[in-house]
Amino acid sequence: MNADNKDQKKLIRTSYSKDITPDFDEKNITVVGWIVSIRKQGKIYFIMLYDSTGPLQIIIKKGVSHNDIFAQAETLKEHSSIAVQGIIKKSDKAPKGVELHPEEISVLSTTNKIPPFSLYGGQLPNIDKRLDIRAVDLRRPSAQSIMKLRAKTLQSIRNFYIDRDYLEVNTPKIIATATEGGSALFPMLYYDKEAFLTQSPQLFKEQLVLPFEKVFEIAYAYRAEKSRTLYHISEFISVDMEQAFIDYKDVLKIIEDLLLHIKNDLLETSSEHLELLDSKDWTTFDSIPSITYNNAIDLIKEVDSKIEWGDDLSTKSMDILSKKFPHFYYVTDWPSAGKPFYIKCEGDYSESFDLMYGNKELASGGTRVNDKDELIDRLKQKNLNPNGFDFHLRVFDYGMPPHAGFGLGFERLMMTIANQTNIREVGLFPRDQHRLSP
Ligand code: AMO
Repeated sequence: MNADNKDQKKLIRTSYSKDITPDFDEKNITVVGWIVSIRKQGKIYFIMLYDSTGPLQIIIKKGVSHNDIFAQAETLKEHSSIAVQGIIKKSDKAPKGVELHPEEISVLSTTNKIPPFSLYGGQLPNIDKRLDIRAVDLRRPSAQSIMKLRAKTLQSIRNFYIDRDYLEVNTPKIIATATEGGSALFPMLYYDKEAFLTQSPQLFKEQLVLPFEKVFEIAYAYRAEKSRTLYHISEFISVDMEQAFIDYKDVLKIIEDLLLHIKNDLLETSSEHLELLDSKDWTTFDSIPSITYNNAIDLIKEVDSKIEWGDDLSTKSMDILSKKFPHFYYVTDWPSAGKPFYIKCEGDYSESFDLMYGNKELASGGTRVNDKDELIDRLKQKNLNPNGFDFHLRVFDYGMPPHAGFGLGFERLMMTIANQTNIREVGLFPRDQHRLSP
């Protein structure tokens, strides 16, 4: 009957939690999983078991369950892995309308330590304590929902591009030259040379429109960020696309279609996770409004008279804008001076945009410079040496088509989708100035 019984036959799983519905009433099943919580109320034990597909409630009642099982319940510990064979009963009070009444429980592994936080409810400690034993932390139901949404969102993005004939590419992550400003580079030793971890696939994705026209990439990017904030990490997933024969206005439409596609996919497949995280607010959009940088400055000036044309949008400025635009919106046509060398500029203005959600920047992009001489001028304006970009510039001698694209911070998008205020909650093993392990 219990783990100590050497004659006990091995319990083989017959069902996963998600498949067990009230139709299973009176069925004899075996499930395998880990204990997320054990509660004793009078003469009843309530055990919440999880497997990879979600929760199942187990009930052990004195006088109803076998005496051995009731005695065994006393010895079970949270986090232990168990296999349970028993009878499913319909129950209006149970979370999914069903509960399992065990006839046999086999303990597959037990715990040596009580974790410093409860998996189910209770006060959560500071995130750093949880990140120290992240794999255990990821057993919390809300962490499970975040990671399931994350995987579904990646799948949705991939399907969106593949269905529209974009080629998925994988560009080098070890690079020779900075693209997004040298200060945030991680240097590394590449044999006997200095190299860097990539900050963005920018130059490679631009080059790849020459042979492929439409490309996308989902991959890590690295930035040695100076300040520790709630929305910067040192290693993040950059979702990039680049396309020939379009400009930045076309990209705005592509992003709108992409976000609507993700919204529809998640509402269809993952409603229970959105509900658990109380994160339906972001789904209330059918289109994405757009304001120019000039409009944004006028709006901010109404509250903060100190802002001047040409300033970047500070946290305070974005907080002001978010009062008028709490959901997705674009800020377009930024001043040329603040934009990287590869963005197309016309006088003081650039063909560029940021995608925002309230006070957070999620993505940026624009029309690119596709003329070699113009690109060399832009590099010089930015005090960058064109010789260092020879590997890139030489491709522009061979009919580089006009093109445009964008890069989206995947974890920033996931903060929105999963309703989280700290970017570390949406990554499995986040990296920042103070964390390199686990
Ligand atoms: P940008 O530098 O604006 O543009 O980066 C694109 C998006 O990446 C996200 N991001 C980050 N997310 C988490 N932690 C960080 N440290 C971090 N840094 C950036 C943001 C940001 O909007 N090559 C251009 C894109 C393009 O034009 O195609 C680029 O990298 O969400």
